[in-house]
Amino acid sequence: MAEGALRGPSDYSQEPPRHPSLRINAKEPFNAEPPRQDLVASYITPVDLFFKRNHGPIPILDDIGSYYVTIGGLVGRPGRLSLDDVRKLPKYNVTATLQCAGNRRTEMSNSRKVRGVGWDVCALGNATWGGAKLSDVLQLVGVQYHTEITPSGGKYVEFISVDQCPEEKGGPYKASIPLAQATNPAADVLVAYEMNGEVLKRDHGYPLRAVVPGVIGARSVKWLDRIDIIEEESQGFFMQKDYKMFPPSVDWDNIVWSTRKPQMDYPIQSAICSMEDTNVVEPGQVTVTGYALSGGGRGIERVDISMDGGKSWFGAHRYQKEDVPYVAGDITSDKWAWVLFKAVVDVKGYTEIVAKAVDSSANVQPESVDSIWNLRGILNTCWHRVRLLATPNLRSFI
Ligand SMILES: Nc1nc2c(c(=O)[nH]1)N[C@H]1C(S)=C(S)[C@@H](COP(=O)(O)O)O[C@H]1N2
Ligand SMILES: [Mo]
Repeated sequence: MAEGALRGPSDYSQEPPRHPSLRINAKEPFNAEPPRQDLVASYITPVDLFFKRNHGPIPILDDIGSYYVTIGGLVGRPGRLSLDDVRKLPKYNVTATLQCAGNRRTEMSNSRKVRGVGWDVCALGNATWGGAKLSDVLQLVGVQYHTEITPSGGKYVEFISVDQCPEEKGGPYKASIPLAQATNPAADVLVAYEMNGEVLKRDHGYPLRAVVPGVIGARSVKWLDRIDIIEEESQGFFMQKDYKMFPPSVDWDNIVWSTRKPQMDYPIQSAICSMEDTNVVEPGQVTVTGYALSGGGRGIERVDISMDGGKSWFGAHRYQKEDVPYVAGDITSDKWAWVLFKAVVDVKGYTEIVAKAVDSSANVQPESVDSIWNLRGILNTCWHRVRLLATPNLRSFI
């Protein structure tokens, strides 16, 4: 497919300013996550603390008068849309959690080395995305709702960006999703121009990005240049040579990328964020807070907490909005968003606190990281453990 005229910078001399409390995992390209406690301080993640995951320098598309998204490929009426054209379509606000498939990679790497940027447990964030539905955008080029295949054989929608990624030999980031998902209004796939009620920031895809709820962050392409209807899944590096889940037996000397499909939905996940992995505290009450989420719009049925390393369990309080009880599948809940959890526990001596979540299809996080180890270190969703040493008279101890 032809690529558009727009190009992002080829070096890192024009990066946007960033919040000083972000934990930087890689500088160039910029990859950073917020501190654990900040992440769960609010249901909606503030934009400046939202994790940033990039594969190249951040594009500058300030000249909005010359910015268009070209829509083409296997459609009857290809066209191009300005930001204003997209804004004229009905606007939707969808609260959805974006999670990088590499979230919790560092922990997986500690078990057995993996390749990729190290992430703690905060490579995700929950935002209210404002924009047009992709299903409405595609209607403008003659593709109706609930289309699985176009008359000319189109089955996927490819998003193409303007950034220059080394993995693409300086070409742009690309990813695709099935046409059936793109044309299903209920899948809430957005061509977004707002994040938490503000114009999208450069770091997050200004002026337009895709937001694909319930799916690994890698498919929510930022800085859109083209949207193409294509026959097969995108042949881009990040669809074919990355973001695939291999079994623990596959290593760099025996990997055959084509044997696995690109990862789409993310699995059930949770992590404790009120503490680091090891903590020294005063004996007494400790509040355990964290997040739980599942892909594909599945709700969170339970979050189980253990105080004895996983032998016995009790349920944590779950919530999205403070005053609305959270019930998975309830119309008042945000189906694409995480659920925060809270439990107040008593600690003395040495305690290992464990969290595991269960989604509305009864999928449960796996116990061990070794059972899901994979060479790229994606989708680490094992039970999250934190250790506490509760020591009296901490002040004199230190
Ligand atoms: N154009 C472009 N889109 C992209 C990426 C990228 O590097 N370039 N990274 C992807 C990945 S892997 C993730 S996890 C999310 C991160 O979105 P954020 O930086 O807004 O948090 O964007 C996705 N979209
Ligand atoms: Mo990602």
